[in-house]
Amino acid sequence: MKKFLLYAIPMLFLLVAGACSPQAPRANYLDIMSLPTAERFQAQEIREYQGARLDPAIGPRDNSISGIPVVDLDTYRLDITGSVDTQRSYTYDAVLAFPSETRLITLHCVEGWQATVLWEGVRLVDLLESAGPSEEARIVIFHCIDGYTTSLTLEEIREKNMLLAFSANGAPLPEPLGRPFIVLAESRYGYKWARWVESMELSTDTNYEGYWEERGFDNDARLPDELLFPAP
Ligand SMILES: Nc1nc2c(c(=O)[nH]1)N[C@H]1C(S)=C(S)[C@@H](COP(=O)(O)O)O[C@H]1N2
Ligand SMILES: [Mo]
Repeated sequence: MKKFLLYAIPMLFLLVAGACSPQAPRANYLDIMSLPTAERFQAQEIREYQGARLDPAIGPRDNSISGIPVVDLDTYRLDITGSVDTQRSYTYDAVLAFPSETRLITLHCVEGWQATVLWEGVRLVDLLESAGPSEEARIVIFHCIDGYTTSLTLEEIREKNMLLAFSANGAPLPEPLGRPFIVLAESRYGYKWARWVESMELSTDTNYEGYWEERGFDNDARLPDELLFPAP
C-alpha cells in the first residue's frame, strides 16, 4: 500500500498538472494586475469615450481556468465547424479583413466586478454565415485555447449583432483579455465572453453546457435589467 501511494501521489499530481497546462506558453501579468486602476492603462489605451470613463483593459485579477495563454498569431487559426455547409479556417489577418465596428460595452463578472471598455470587433454573423450554418443549427459553442468552452444561441448572436473583438480601448487586445479574440456577449455575464477563441462550432444541441455552465452556472447568464447598458 505504501509503495502504491509512493507512485500514485506523484502520478496523480502529474495528471492534474498535465490537464491544467495546455501547450501554449503562459503569460505573467501579476505586476500590472497589482497596480491601482488608473496605473493599469497601457500607453496606447484611450481612457475616455464620449464622456464615459473607460476602465483599463487589463483587470485587477485573473480568474481564467488555467492562466493566460500566449498565442502565436503566425500559426493561429480560427475554425468554424459543426453543423455548417463548408468548414472554414481563418488566419488572424483573414479575420481582421471582415468589416468591423466599435462599441462601448461593460463586462460584468458574476463575482461582482465590472469593466467598461471601448471595443472594436468583427461581426460574428459575418464569420458564421461564411461557413453556411445549417437550417437546424441553434447554438454556437466557443472552444478556447485554454480548454474553456461556453455557448450562445445563434438567434441572440444575430439579434444583437454580437462582435468578436480584436481591440480594447483603441489598442490591440491584450493577452489577459483574450488576444487574439474575445466574444462580446452583450447583456450576458462574463463567463459567456469566451477569450482566446480558437473554434466556433455550430450545433443543434440546445441542452449543451460549457465549462462553468456544467458546474452549476445558469446557461442563460442574462444580466439583471439594472446592469444592462444602455438601460432597456
Ligand atoms: N478561455 C476563457 N475564456 C473565459 C474565461 C476563462 O477562464 N477562459 N473566463 C470567463 C470569465 S468567468 C470572465 S468574468 C471573463 C473575464 O475573465 P477574468 O475574470 O479572468 O478577467 O472571461 C470569461 N472567458
Ligand atoms: Mo467571471
